Amino acid sequence: MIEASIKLNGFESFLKQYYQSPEFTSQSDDKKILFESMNYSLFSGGKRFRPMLSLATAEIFNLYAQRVYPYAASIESIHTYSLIHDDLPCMDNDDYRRGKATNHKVFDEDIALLAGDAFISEAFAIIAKYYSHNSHIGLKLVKLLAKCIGPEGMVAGQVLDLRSKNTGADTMTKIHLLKTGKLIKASVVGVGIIAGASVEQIKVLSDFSENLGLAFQLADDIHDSMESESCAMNEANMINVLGLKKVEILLKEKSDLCFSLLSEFNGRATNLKKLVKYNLNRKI
Ligand code: GRG
Repeated sequence: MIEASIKLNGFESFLKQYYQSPEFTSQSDDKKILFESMNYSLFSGGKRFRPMLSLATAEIFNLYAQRVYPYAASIESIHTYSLIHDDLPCMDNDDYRRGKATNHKVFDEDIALLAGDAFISEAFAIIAKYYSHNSHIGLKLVKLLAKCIGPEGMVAGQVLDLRSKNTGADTMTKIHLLKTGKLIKASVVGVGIIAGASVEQIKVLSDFSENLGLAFQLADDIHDSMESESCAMNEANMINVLGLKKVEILLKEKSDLCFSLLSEFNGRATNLKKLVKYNLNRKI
């Protein structure tokens, strides 16, 4: 559990109500396996870090959590797709995720690929369904999310990761910013859009989330290097390039930058600060 003060129960209920509702799951028997595959990965013990970020950002603007649940569900749908596809034989070819068999090991490659695809379209369907009362907001969210996950965002990061082996710190930072950072940015900035934040506030959220995205991946790299003791030399892991000590210093610097950016919100970003702290010390 990350932080007891960021309650996820309401979000989890929303996610279940959406993805396990009879309306969604019982359209026809032949689609049953697709829904099983989607639900298998969506409810397999993820930390829900991005939904927590969205909920913590809502606190800054006094937004009801309920207004953010659909957007957070959309983000978690994209996150789940990215992990399913990242594990595929043509990508990382992983057998396990979160201590369980990967999606394609259980449902085969074809269904896993399609489950990932289905999550992308559902992510945008959720935004259209829940934010179309104000088309201005809905369209802005669609634009933000598409930019963050597409060929200028997460997918670009994945391409760079696949094609650049034994790279230096600059390229690796770029990979992290795109592959991990952009979805984290969407989790935070999107809530600013829902709240009607000012241009200046959106800029602070954007700078904050980019730094947090890097900090998140640095913490991940530290965690991976501890787990596997020797990270594969061709892996996009900053430890291989800078060494553990420097990466720990960098993580602290990025986290401090996050704290100082959040001070712009005059004490209204308590939960975001907790998430920065959690990331700084996390063991998972
Ligand atoms: C089009 C094939 C294709 C791929 C899409 C796969 C992909 C693009 C991008 C990869 C995105 C990716 C796997 C980024 C790594 C980010 C990261 C650190 C993921 C782990 O996040 P956590 O720790 O996971 O939040 P949990 O398990 O807690 O949900």
